[in-house]
Amino acid sequence: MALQLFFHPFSSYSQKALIALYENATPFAPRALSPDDPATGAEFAARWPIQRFPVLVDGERTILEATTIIEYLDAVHPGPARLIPPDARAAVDVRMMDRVFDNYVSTPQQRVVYDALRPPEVRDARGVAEAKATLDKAYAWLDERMATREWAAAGAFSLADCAAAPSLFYADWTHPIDERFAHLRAYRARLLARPSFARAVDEARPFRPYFPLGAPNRD
Ligand SMILES: N[C@@H](CCC(=O)N[C@@H](CS)C(=O)NCC(=O)O)C(=O)O
Repeated sequence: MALQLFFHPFSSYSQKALIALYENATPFAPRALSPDDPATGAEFAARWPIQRFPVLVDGERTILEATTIIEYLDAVHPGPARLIPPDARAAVDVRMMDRVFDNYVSTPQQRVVYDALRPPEVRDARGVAEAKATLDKAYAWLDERMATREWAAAGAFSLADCAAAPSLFYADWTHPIDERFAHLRAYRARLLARPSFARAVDEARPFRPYFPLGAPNRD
């Protein structure tokens, strides 16, 4: 039975999983979530009541969380591009950077966007300021790290770059990466040029008008 991915093309964590699938040309049935398809939405909600996407289904198994999906694909449906390095020490570096991008880039970025979706009277200005401060600290740290690297960890494209690509893409839209962080900006550009991510970005273009902060006219 084919792999199925419940996802939305404009969602950063969905794109993270899509990059892994596209890197290895892994066949899967796309189960795109849309208000026009309540049946798919109901099946998704039954599989994962928290209703955060992406979710991968492989026969009887339901795999939650983008990182775990990529771990699963690498272990059970591997292709030529190994996204978790076989060397255990290198794999720790990759997993560490995956956590950095999720926790200190994606999480504060989402906080700012979700705040913008709230009615004005219940917005959390302090939470938004804290999220932007976290992004600034993450940008500075990542800029220094990327000064000597092409990819985030282990000397090759990996799970960490699958996490980095959409998180930096949307973070820069949300709280622009300052020009003084040239290494980080160059890394973001390398990620955008990677065919697997470029494809995910292209597939999401029709949804740009829905970006709550207003999508910039670039990328
Ligand atoms: N920890 C989850 C995060 C997934 C997540 O936040 N997905 C967002 C889209 S990028 C979502 O489902 N948003 C819908 C909602 O919050 O209702 C993962 O790594 O997969």
